[in-house]
Amino acid sequence: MLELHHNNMSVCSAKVRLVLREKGLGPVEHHYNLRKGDQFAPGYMALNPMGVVPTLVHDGRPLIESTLICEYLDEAFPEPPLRPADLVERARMRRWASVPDQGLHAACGTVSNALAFRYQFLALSEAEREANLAQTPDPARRERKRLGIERGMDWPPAAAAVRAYGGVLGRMEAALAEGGPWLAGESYSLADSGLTPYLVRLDHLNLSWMWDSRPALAAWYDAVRARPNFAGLADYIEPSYLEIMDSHAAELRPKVEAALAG
Ligand SMILES: N[C@@H](CCC(=O)N[C@@H](CS)C(=O)NCC(=O)O)C(=O)O
Repeated sequence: MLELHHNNMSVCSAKVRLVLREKGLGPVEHHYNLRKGDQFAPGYMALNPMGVVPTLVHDGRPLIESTLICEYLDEAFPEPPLRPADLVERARMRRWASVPDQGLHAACGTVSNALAFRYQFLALSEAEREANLAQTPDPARRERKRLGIERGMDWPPAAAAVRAYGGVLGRMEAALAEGGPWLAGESYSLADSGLTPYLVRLDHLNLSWMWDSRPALAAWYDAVRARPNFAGLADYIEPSYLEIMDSHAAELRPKVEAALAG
């Protein structure tokens, strides 16, 4: 039996759901409210000591880290394959699939918070916000959250995160223009499913103009959304999150442009 502990709007959870859909697998789902701090409940932290989603439990055995979960799923359920047969393409797939773990995921969290999610916390009373922050066990992670909420795009790491995101988009454009149609080459792979939620997040933040001048990336984004497995992301979108991601986009665009130029 497969069980997925996840959150509807979490990029890492969407990454795993895209692979599950591609394989035609329907796990038992356990949804976590990350704003309420469900991820820090002791029972869940026994499965995932970092207190983050997703966690996949296969026949009672927990697996954490979304990139590793996706590769595990491809090994455990080989059809259709999401690791290219060609070994050079397979190495490329692994390189792209590791991009979120090498900084993109952190950048995505910082950018999402600076442009949208901080407003969910700013709407709370100070006491509620403090109580919420106090749930994050790791002091460094808690402090980063606090600074991001308080300073938004005026916090220097937020501008750096926007630039890091821009750098990844530039590299994706170059790779796709040179050797597409998919990131690793000829076949749709874990590289494509792994990066899809990060582009969707930018789109939801009204930042799809970041690929206006990147035609190969724009074509790739259309292609990944046209696949049936995209339902693994689209079916879980929460309208209240879209609203918050929309609400400050126009006013913050000059700060995003300045960060990219900086
Ligand atoms: N490297 C981890 C990152 C997981 C992660 O950061 N998950 C986010 C949602 S996308 C989370 O649970 N955040 C809750 C929090 O930071 O409190 C993975 O890929 O599984």
